[in-house]
Amino acid sequence: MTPKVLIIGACGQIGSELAYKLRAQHGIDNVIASDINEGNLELVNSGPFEIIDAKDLEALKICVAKHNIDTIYLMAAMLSATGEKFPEIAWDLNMNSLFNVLNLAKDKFINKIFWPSSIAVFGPSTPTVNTPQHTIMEPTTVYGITKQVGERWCEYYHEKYGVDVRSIRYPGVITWKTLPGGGTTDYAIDIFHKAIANENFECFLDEDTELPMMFMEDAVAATINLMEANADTLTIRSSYNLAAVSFTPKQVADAIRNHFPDFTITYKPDFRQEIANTWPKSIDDSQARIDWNWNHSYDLKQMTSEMLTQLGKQTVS
Ligand code: AKB
Repeated sequence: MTPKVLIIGACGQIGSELAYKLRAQHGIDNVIASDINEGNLELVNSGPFEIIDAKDLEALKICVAKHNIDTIYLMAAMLSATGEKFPEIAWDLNMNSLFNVLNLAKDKFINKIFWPSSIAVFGPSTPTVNTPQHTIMEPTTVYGITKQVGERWCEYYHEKYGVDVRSIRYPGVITWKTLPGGGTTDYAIDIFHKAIANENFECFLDEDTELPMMFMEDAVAATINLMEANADTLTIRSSYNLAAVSFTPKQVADAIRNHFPDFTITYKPDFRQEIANTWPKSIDDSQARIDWNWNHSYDLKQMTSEMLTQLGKQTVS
């Protein structure tokens, strides 16, 4: 049966790509995009769009009833770097939007949820290499705390109320289609924009800061695959570790130099370095690979080539 989908936070980085992909798959009218404002006009004009504050339960109920929604992708969140500047707003948005959606499912208004977690659930006491699915999690950022608590609530609602909630711990997600929004991994997008503009890139992380990353195509495919997986095969109802590649700023700069030999990078670490220092370098995602056949496609070389090609086309047009 074709699902009737609501994407909350659809103007954001992953939300907008999910909206286009799900619309191609299920039909434009079966995927309602929503956000707190019309932040992405291309998306707003591409199909049904509602303005909704994810913290407003009544507004969500009205929208769910109006469009006969059965599945929600809750993509609205304040990310790690911005969350450190606005801790209370981050807590309020990240937690209350999740409670609203979990309660809609508990009360049978909808029957399936996707909620994104992040590698930010891990902290300085977590093993940093090949970080296991189940390990020490003592996050030190507001964002990481909201994601860790959110994971506990997802599992709780699944266990106690049978809510079908599914989740991924996203690494840094790289895309050429939208500009980044307040994350610690954002340097790995900005760097390509500077390369295309023929400018030096001043990196806010040190050259050897290794972090787990993934190309947007892989992130969207993983999200949809997890949502389509048979519920019986899923053994994790908190959030799945997910990985593709890991790299440092220096390694991305070297990959860019294969296309633009004159590209330059300088390093000026700021408060985001402290955040990055607490996150894993690489992730063990074997449970996702076993449970729902997860497999990534893009490595650093392919990602670099695709980013430079697509951003280059945007500059020309
Ligand atoms: C961030 O950097 O905050 C996000 C994330 C890893 O969840 N991209």
